[in-house]
Amino acid sequence: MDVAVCTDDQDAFRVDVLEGLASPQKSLPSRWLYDPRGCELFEQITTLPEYYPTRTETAILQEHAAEIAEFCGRNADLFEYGAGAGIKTEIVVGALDRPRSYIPIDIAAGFLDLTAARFRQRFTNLVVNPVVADFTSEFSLPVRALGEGRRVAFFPGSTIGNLNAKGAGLLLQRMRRQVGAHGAAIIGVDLRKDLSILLPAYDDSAGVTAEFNRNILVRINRELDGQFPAAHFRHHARWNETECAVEMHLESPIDQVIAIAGKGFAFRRGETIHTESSRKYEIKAFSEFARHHSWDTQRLWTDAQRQFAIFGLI
Ligand code: AVJ
Repeated sequence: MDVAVCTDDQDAFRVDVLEGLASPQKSLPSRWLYDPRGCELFEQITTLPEYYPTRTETAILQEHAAEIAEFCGRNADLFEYGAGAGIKTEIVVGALDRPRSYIPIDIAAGFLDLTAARFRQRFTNLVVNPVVADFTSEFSLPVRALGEGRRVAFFPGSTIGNLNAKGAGLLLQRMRRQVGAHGAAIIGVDLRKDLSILLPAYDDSAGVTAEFNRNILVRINRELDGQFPAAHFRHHARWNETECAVEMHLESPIDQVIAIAGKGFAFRRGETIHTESSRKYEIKAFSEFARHHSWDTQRLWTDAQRQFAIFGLI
């Protein structure tokens, strides 16, 4: 995407970085991992042998496409939260019975246009209405008279796992408001499993995840005039039992003071910056969580090893 970062975003980035690095446990919001280089690295992650979520979810969607389509019903309006390239969505839309519209929602306008164009070309009767918005904050959707079909919120990729309980709850409630009382939601959720599988998925042997993680320091250097010796920060993936999440951290190898935007930030040797949490749910726990935020689990699609689950909520 060759669109300049808008100044609002730059300000928000600076505020998040200066605040996050001033707190006792240094941290950075994970959304800043996804600049163009970060998106490219994440695409590479999805093809790694250790990173099971993408291929597992894709296989579940393919295997159960007909049932998922039946769950959505005829003439559905599909809203996708954080659409990106919309690869998985093509599987769903391809199986739907005369879908009425597809509304991809994403902050990356350039990506969104490409996705919209591809869908218009492949599904000629589908109304494609992209919306540039950050789905973690309030936003409005194009108002359109209700069709005969259901409105369905589609949120694959286990992106819900990157939100904390408050953020995930707010999003589930926003989805309910946006699809209405008779709407539905299809949510991809990564399940809790053995650490021997979970940790390598976030610390691959080729070092792609490490580069993805360090890229946030490279971004700070470039956009906020930072002086991070990025290559010297060590990537760690660790399990947080209380949060039921895999966390990514970046560890300073030495005591040092690092300048960012003209301010100095002291790091002790071994001190870390927490850059992302990827929550893993038990099926029952997610179902109860959804219930608490106005959704009933009507269907559940999963793989034979129960690594990943797709919830059909009404
Ligand atoms: C795209 C956010 C779902 O948490 O598994 C992959 C991001 N981070 N490897 C995930 C990610 C490190 C991914 N999500």
